Amino acid sequence: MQMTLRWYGSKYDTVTLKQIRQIPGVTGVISTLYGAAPGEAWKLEDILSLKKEIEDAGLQLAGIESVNVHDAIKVGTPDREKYIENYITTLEHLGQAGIHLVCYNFMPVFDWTRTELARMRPDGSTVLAYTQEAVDALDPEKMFESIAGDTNGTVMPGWEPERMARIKDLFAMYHDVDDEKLFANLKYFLERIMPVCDKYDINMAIHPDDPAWSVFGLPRIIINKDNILRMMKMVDNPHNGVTFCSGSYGTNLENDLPDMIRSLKGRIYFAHVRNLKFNSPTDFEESAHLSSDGTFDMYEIMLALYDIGFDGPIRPDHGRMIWDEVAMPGYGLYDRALGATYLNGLWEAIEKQHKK
Ligand SMILES: [Mn+2]
Repeated sequence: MQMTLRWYGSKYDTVTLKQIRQIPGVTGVISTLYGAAPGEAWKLEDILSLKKEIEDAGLQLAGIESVNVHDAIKVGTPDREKYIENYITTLEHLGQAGIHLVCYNFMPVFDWTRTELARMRPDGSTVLAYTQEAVDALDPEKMFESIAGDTNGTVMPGWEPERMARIKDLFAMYHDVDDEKLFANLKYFLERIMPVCDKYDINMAIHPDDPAWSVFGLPRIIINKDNILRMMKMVDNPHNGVTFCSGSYGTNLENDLPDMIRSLKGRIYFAHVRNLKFNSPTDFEESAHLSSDGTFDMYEIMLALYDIGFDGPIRPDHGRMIWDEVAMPGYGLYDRALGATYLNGLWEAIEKQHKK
């Protein structure tokens, strides 16, 4: 595996490439053209300049997270063709730039949902948190306003104000889209893009829905083992793969994370590894990566990745806000550096144990 950190680009991120380079064992970053709107075709020169900036700092651009999928594709409206063409152009340019990993998601309207961005934990750190009760009590149109005060002045990916301003229209677009229709639209999209992925050897790695259940009555399909295996079979091409995100699949305590990893052998191209602390099945907060600080056994997760021969990029996922850092919630430097170091330590121990 290759240890990486997500980086939002010099215009948007409080963390610098120089700082990332100094985390032991981190050799790459996962990034995106953060200014690009979903549905836009990316220019080759923009990709190359992002790549050059990262390489000049002594790091590798290990993959793209995300190339967002336009809502027209998810809903399956007639104008999806135009957006699929643009997506194919983006993939061609990524392939020409030597990039072989694309993370994306197929979540309607909201990329991810949390009800608090700065819940205080007993040690004084702050974390992202979720309670179903808070979601149930909230008008989806007010979702953005309810968290906007806690973004530390940063633009949260998936929660761009322009996008949130259209939220009523977005909900209307999805009114007759159920799980089956969403599956069918995903299949259509994948079948259209697989030829370009085959040509340039690009692994598409779908990110699970977060949380892994329906919110605000919207359909959600990338939520559990059955559905993800169905998706792998539905378009049975090795370039149709998975981002295994422990913190997203893990929101549903019925998901057995090491078992899911083993069942996806050969199709996991990217891993997000983080821990959650559950206060009840519908109230969780993001904890430190350390097993004992949360609910998951991180050793078992890393062992499962080792067992399937996982060799793609991995990243510590969201971190806590600690040591008075001011950064995008979940994406500060300090706790993610601790997470990377911890995951590297687990991996080294597992590797050495198995080589004996
Ligand atoms: Mn994730």
